[in-house]
Amino acid sequence: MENIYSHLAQIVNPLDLRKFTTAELLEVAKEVRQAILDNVSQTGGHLSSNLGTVELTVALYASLDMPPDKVVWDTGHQAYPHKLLTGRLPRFDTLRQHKGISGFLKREEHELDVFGAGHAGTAVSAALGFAAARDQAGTAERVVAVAGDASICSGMSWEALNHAGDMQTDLTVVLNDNRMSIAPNVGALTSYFTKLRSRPLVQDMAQMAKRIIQRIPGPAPRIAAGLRHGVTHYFAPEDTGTIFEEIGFEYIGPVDGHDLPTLLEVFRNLRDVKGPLFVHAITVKGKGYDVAEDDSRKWHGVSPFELEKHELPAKAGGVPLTQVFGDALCEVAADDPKVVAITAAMPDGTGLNRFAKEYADRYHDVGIAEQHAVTFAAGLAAGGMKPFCAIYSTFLQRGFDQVLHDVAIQHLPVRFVLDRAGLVGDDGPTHHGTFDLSYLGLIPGLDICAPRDGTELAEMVRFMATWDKGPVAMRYPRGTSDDSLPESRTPVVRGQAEVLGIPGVPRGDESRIDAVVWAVGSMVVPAWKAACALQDQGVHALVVNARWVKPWDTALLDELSDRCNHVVTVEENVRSGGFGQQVRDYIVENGLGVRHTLLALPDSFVEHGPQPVLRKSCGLDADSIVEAVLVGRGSSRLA
Ligand SMILES: Cc1ncc(C[n+]2csc(CCOP(=O)(O)OP(=O)(O)O)c2C)c(N)n1
Repeated sequence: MENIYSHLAQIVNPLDLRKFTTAELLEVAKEVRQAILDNVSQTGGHLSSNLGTVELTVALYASLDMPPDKVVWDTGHQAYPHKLLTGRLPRFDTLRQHKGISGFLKREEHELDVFGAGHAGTAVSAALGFAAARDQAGTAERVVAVAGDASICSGMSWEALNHAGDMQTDLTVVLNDNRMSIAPNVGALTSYFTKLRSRPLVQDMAQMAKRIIQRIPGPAPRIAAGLRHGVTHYFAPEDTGTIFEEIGFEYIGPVDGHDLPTLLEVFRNLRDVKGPLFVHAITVKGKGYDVAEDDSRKWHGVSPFELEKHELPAKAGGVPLTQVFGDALCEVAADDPKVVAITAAMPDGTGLNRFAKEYADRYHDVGIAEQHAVTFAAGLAAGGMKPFCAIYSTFLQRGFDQVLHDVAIQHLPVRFVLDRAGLVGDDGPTHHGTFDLSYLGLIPGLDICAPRDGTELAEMVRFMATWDKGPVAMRYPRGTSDDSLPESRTPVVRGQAEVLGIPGVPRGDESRIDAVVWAVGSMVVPAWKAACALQDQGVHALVVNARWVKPWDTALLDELSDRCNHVVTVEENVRSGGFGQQVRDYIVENGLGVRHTLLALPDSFVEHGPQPVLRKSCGLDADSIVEAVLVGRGSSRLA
């Protein structure tokens, strides 16, 4: 059979691109795009961003000497072409599969994944670090950062641009401008990029050549001639300087990010240009797959799909918890004009898209700016509003000091809503939300709750809307509502847990309790399943839905510890600083004399894979809970 990737298959590292003509590089680009489509349609993954970086990556890599040159990718979700051009075609069908290659950049995975990523806004900082290290070592490799138009708007990117413009070392920043974040990009800088995009490609060559020649070492006339016929028409005339020029970069652009021959010419011409360069490439997210071009938002991150059908499969059953949150927030907003919602570039992911439509004047997408989102919410709260700041657990890590310093110290009633708390699955360690109970739990005066299912999540949203004595955070997992728990409901009261009981034993008749399983949020369903399995073996496990991690229900533990000698706590958070450690401290400090088994995530970064597989491998499934109860059963009370 003919190898449909005949050029790509010859590439082990980017230096191999050197042997190809421009016509052959066009073939390479075609094959890279096809390999992405063929594989992502099988594995799922980030589709539209990667289709948009194909020509950019081929041209850049064909122009560099890599290694030792270095390219640092921002976020890493658009680096599949990079993976394919660094010899990972044979393993590309394992993309995002358990034990397969990661969907992001990862230093352990490949030597040319020079800097790991997953969170946005890191590339320019890291690349500048590489450049400074190079300067210290006295070597001469080129360093390039590639960032999207949304990622480059993040505060950290601007901190780095500010520093780079001042340092004046050799660094190329490539802006991959497709006008999209996951949703349409927002903000004044985005409007500014639109203005830059409308500039003509050909500029005043002679004037620009003079400026650029000064930056070039070696025999100027030869290079000047090259510049006159090559790169100079990409530079803006001096009198219409861009913001990047004002802060010390040379601005080159706009360049068509799918015009491979032109990109090659630009990147090759820039190889010897000194100082900080800013290359503005215009790309199309989803390029080459019509439906993804038409709706890149829908095709940003996809599950497996049939390539020929050009449509995504219907989502599996169950109501996504994000939608439950979004609907509940719309309900409280209908009754309370002070309710406002904030997202940091994730209107779909956080479930706020309905709110955005219905309450546009009370909705703020601040872009990839979690730190600003938190302090902005603090300002809103101080100004008398009721802000719901919806940020994934993993991305709120960015705003830790803002939560502590701007919100908690001032007791401001900001409502944090953390989606994707716990193991998220295929995105892996950069995205698992497994630290929030620890990093939020250590902040004085910040309440934390975790619903067991969608119904309780909605009730907690209603509770949060009325709670104005201080900040509160609700964390919930990625996925749909599992409504398999007993339907008895008690109202959500701050600091009080809910006793679900022993399966098969009427509430109030629990005369014999062999173990208490005290579960947090996503772990309540597995705890109940475990209790059902234990009941079949004649073991009475009483399930408690923690609801609150801070303040938690110590009175209930006091009471239960008189009736039972084994407590199992289970949470989808790292052990260190999590719920179980609070319980353990309490048991020890108050001499409750019960045995405590603490089930939580290990002190390590959990790899990517399907959520159920990861939970099982970390001992956070029903079987593991059964085992924990059985092992602890019959053991003597600890004094
Ligand atoms: C700190 C942080 N916040 C939010 C996200 C979620 N996120 C992943 S990709 C993305 C959009 C990135 O847009 P852009 O940088 O323009 O790249 P594109 O996908 O358009 O190529 C967002 C918001 C993230 N990865 N990191």
